[in-house]
Amino acid sequence: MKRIICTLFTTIALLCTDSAIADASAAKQHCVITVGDVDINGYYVIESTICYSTYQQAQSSVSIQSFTLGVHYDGTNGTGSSTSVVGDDCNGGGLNVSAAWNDRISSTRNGCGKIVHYEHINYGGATYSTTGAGALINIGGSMNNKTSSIKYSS
Ligand SMILES: [Ca+2]
Repeated sequence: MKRIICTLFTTIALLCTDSAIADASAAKQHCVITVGDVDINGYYVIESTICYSTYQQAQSSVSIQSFTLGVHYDGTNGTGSSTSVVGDDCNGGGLNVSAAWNDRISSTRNGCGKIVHYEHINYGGATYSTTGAGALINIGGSMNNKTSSIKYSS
């Protein structure tokens, strides 16, 4: 009898563990990167990166004084996990994306008038530009899931 109960508990524990892992991997993550000045090499100084479980929480964390340069999404049409880059202005600065976001961006909502997505870090390789402040644009062609660095300008 003891053996049966133990086997039962083991099975339940495995089921719980499996579903917990599945939930964690399915969970969307929404991060806000706050950037400051542009350094002499053309990279924003990253002041903080804070992540939330919902897009709404991420957006409501952005102070009214700051400006969203762009929101980048894992999925097309603004779906899936997101990274919002928040700063002061669209002055041509940029950043290398985090390891977690490398080769992952499939759509972008522009805050800045022009956002250039680069295939490689340090603004290298092929590019794909999204233009028009407020526009939500799928990253087209061969640049889908390829972005490794990004520049923001007006
Ligand atoms: Ca993607």
